[in-house]
Amino acid sequence: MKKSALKCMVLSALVTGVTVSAFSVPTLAASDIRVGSNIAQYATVRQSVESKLQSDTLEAVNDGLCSPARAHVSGGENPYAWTNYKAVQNGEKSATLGFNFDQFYYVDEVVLYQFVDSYSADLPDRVEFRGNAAVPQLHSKDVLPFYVDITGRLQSSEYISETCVKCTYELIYDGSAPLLFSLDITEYAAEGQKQKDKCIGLYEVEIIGDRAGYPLTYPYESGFISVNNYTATVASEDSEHGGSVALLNDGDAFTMWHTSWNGCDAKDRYVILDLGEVRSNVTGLNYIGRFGAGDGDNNGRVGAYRVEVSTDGVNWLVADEGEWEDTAGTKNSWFGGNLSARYVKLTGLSTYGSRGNANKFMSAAEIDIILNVKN
Ligand SMILES: [Ca+2]
Ligand SMILES: [Ca+2]
Repeated sequence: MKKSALKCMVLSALVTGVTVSAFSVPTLAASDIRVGSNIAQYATVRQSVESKLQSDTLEAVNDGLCSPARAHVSGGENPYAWTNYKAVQNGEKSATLGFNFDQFYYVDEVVLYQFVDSYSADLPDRVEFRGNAAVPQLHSKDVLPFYVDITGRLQSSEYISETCVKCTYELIYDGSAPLLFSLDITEYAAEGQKQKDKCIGLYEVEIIGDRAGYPLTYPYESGFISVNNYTATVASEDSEHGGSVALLNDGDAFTMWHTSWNGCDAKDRYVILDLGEVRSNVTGLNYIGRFGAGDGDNNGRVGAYRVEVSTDGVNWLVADEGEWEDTAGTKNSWFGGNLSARYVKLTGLSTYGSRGNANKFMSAAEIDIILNVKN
């Protein structure tokens, strides 16, 4: 295990910015964006502007409506847009909107519906994105947060009305930290004067995420819990290099079980988890892949997987099969319903690896069994 890679990740908090120019930015070729649904409405929004300098309506940015045609209100607060008008007149040229989620999401794209007018609101000079990811400390309500460097690549910008420019950004960030639960968007007001110092404004923010991870804390209210009070059996482990099987369920996502560094046969790439008794509500599994994006940090991460369950350790039922991406963090396997099981077996049908080390190891930072406690 490479602790150094982890340190780099935690320390890589520098923010990467992009420059926005609505009229001259070429539209980049669409890459493999995974477009999902807008999750912004699930977020609680906060702003960096102090209360006495706040302008217009913060809640408007994620109410699901972009209402530029109705935005021309003379005087008073604009109920359809948020701006930083007063703050800019007070000399603050940038503002941050933070979106806090109570779940993990994989976020691919952000769409900003910028408010522009002939008075003060103008397109920002610069937009920056910053993610606050976290490694879940399983079995406690704590998380270990760290900032993720996110580059927002402007895909397109277009006037959709006289007072609204729609800017679409692809978010690019280290795949080893896909557990995003907050997103900060900082905009820098343009230089120069209109009638007043230029401010920035937004009618709406869309945050496009395609797959929810599992909840930040124990989701009793949503009906599922994840447990790690099992005994794990493996065919191979490497205690010498810090890959003991006991680290599979120590609640620390930065320690891991790893098969022998000498490699292991395909038949030995498995782990069997024993819950100690038959449970009737076994419904899924969380697999947390080892962290890090450096050379060798993906060794043993499971790609194609099979999950089987058993009540007696002899007769096995295939509960799920699929393939996980070569990224750190939590992967889910859902069994499609409640199964009775005492034993849960995860097999790495294929595993990732660097420089010829694919299919030589199996590793896991943590594995949890998901129980349905809804009923
Ligand atoms: Ca709105
Ligand atoms: Ca661990």
